[in-house]
Amino acid sequence: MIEAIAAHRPIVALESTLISHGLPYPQNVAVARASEAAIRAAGATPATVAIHAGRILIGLDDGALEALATAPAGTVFKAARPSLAVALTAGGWAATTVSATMIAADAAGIRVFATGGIGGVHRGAFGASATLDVSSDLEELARTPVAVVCAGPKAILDLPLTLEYLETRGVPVVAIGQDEVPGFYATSSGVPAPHIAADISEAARIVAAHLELELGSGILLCVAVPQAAALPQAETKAAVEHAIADAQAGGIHGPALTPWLLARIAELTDGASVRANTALIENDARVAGLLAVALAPDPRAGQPRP
Ligand code: PSU
Ligand code: MN
Repeated sequence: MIEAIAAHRPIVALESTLISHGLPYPQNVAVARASEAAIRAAGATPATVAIHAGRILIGLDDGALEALATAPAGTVFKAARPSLAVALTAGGWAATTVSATMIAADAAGIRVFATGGIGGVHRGAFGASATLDVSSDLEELARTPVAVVCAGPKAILDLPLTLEYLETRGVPVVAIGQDEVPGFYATSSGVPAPHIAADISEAARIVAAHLELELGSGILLCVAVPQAAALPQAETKAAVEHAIADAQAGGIHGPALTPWLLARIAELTDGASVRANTALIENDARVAGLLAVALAPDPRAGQPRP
């Protein structure tokens, strides 16, 4: 890893909360390995980020991936920007969310990061009896210059408000190869993309230009879930609404809410959401690998390869 960083080889950071909190075993460890393989096949080096015994690890070996994936429920801490110091002090395993992974990637000089879906503005965050539940992922995108590849904000969120928030905070949102924001489990969300790149090479030119401007912010690239694993938009909507109503009835809130909703949607869709989620994560990793290769050697120092 250190050699890859020093040689400015293309590297893609991967987060670990989707392993510990986002997906059941054994699909979680399978998708973690498949994502790393997809990044290698694209010609880049994967760096899965997690926290163990007071240290931020950038690049996990297979044993560490397995340990994170098989840890009993509740024993892995979910580390985001506001909880990073506690995660480091507590010892043991912590998984990094998008915000914590972006912090680690930036500190290591890694410019490209792949995840499944980012956190965002939860439904009910504003308005009557507002929860103010807005993921720290959005603030991180506003302040940390890393390109994040995802399949759209997670379907459990308020997508229009999430896009408004990102626009206000100066984060470009670019859909690759389609004119709607991908709908996470579904290929489309019905919401027009703020910006569109025809393909990965155009996306790489936009990322290079954005990072070269040194605005301080990150950039969000959205790629649709592969068609074969996608859920129909109507099925996604029904399962999400059902799960959110159940969460409200059960008083679930705070950092526990997102993992709880993902697990409930998996039950409601009889596992179809897990198949979509793993397929989109692996696809995001592949696209991020190609993007990192297109950006090499260093988006801050040079132009992307033609
Ligand atoms: N993408 C997935 N599954 C996940 C997540 C993303 O496909 O579990 C995680 C990411 O780590 C993201 C986090 O940062 O969910 C958001 O949590 P919250 O809404 O509590 O900020
Ligand atoms: Mn939250």
